[in-house]
Amino acid sequence: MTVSETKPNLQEEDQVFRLLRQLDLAPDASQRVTAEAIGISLGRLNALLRRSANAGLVKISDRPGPDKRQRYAYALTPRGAAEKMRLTDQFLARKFDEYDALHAELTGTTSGLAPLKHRTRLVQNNLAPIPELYVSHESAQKLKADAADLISHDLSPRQICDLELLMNGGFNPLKGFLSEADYNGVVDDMRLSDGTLWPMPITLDVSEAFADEIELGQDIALRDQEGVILATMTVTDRWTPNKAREAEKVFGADDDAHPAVNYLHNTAGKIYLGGPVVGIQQPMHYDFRARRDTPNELRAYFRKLGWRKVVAFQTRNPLHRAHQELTFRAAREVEANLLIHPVVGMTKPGDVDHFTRVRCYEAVLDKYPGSTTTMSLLNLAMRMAGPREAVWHGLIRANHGCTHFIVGRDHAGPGKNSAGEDFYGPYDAQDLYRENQADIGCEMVDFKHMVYVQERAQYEPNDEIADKDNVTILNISGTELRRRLAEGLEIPEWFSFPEVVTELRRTRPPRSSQGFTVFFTGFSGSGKSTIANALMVKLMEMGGRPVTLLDGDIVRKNLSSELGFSKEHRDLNIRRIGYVASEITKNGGIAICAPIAPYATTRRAVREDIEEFGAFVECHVATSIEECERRDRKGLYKLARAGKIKEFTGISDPYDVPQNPELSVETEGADVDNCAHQVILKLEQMGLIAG
Ligand code: PPS
Repeated sequence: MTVSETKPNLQEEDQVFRLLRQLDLAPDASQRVTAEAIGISLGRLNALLRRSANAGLVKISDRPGPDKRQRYAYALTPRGAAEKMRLTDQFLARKFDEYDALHAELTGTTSGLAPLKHRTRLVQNNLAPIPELYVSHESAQKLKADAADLISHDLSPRQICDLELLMNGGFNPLKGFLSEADYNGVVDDMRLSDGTLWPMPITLDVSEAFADEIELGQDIALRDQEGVILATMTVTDRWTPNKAREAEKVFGADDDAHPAVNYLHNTAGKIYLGGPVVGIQQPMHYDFRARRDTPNELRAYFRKLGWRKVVAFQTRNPLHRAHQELTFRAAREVEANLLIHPVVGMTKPGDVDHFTRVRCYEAVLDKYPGSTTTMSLLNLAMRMAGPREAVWHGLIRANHGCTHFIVGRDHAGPGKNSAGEDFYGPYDAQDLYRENQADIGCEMVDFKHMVYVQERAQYEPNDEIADKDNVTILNISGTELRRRLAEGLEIPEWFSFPEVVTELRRTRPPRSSQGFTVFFTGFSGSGKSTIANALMVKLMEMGGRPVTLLDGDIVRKNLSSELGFSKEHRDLNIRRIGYVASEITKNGGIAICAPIAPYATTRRAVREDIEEFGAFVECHVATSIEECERRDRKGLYKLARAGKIKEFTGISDPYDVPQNPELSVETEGADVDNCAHQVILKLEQMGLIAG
């Protein structure tokens, strides 16, 4: 093998690399300055520019102005920017090998430093900067202007979170949304196609209609929900994933009770696109800006303070005394500083909102000894994938400059599956982490279950208490805490900090003063509207909170007059009702909804939207289809049987019977007043109205 075969066009590639770099840094410089910066002649520069333009890496346009020698302007294309990043890595890796070889020649041993892509995994390198996917400010302005001609994809909230961490290096070594080969490797073996550990598919899911518009090799613009362009992506791969397989392999079961599996099947688009991303600007955040740090900002902070060892604590819940105790113990144990690193992107539906949590964290931060601990917010979209999620979290923390990571019991657990059992074993996450620790590059500190020992007035790890029979061990579970908050009961000082409790009470007043939604569902003519009207009057009689009725017919007239009864239209109709109800609930009112709402997945989505702000009381008006047809108050069943109304629920369109509604009301043989009273009793029992 000749040298030129092993290193094809090395010089040329080097020159292309220098050219792309120069165009990124100073796109408006004259050709003479650019040629000088690269160290080549003007003639050579022209040849390189032409070749790069033909390869789609550089865009040539007319430059208006008097200078005849400067007739053209040059700028990086999105593909050129991605190529620049690839060549940067390659260039650094080569220099690295050269250094290694020189080291060996001079000392007789290699330097012991790994190739570039593994370098950031090494603990001793946790403070060096890591690669980001952003181009320079000047190139970003040009790419942004050019992107007006590109097809745009409007990113979902989850994709925005993923993109932010791709661009700022939080998902290093990923350079974009996964290609099909990388996706298959990640799903099957938690490895990218080059063997690098990566447990979570980071994919750009889109609709079939959007995917059909795209040619492979095309650049697309990635925009946030206000239309601001955040990045471009060169689409190298497009495929239809086997979602059931992804669910089984990544989340352990193809069961919609898992929030990420539910998202995969019911929210994510059918097609995945993959390809390198070029970062133009980070997503805008207006809240807690001073507390948001990129991996490189955190690394710089640790460098500045001389924090060589840092243990990270991941959380999606408010911190109480037990957490403070265990995190501080973890830091002491490994003689490290502590980073409280809460997730503020997307967590489990129903979690305490991040605004409240961050105010709580700020209060707890004061309880740590000065300058031992800091807090930074992570805009991650969690998947609740237990063991795989723990490994993923470790990699992300390594990228953020941490050397240690706390993994607890049931880390990132998704709750129960549809058979009522846990998805993962309580220590599966720790086991998988331990197996992969060397590749993660962030050592695990396993979480001790801390309990309060009353006689000694202190927290201790449960498994280290030798005199268990002689002491009183106290603990309050998450469920019990929620109950106490909901019912306005006392939360003892040994459990939490007064500042945290005050904050939680401000956001979560007792249930009897919170907003809530009663959501009736059932066949046409089942009696939903009648019971809903009676309930409304009873609640208005009680007073205290405004009551709004969103009856099926009223909504179809005022909000959804253009919609019919296809699945798509029904879903849209119910999502609109859900949206209005969630706003009412958020603002402390009572929303009573009474649509047919025939599909379980849509009802679940509405439940998730509303439960962010208050209770969702699903009430199945369980009148049988035979009885509804017998009543046929509006004469619609007759028309449906005669085929004059198409897609009629229960006759020619499906109805998913609610599996676990809060209440099921039988109307046959019961009067309206009694049915409405059953709902009132349920509301009382749930603490939503005072008894
Ligand atoms: S959905 O499925 O939840 O969007 O339906 P909804 O908004 O509650 O509207 C149901 C009312 O529309 C009338 N109607 C039909 N219902 C079911 N299927 C078909 N194809 C249909 N066409 C018209 C019917 O009167 C329903 O009223 P209610 O109050 O439920 O009897």
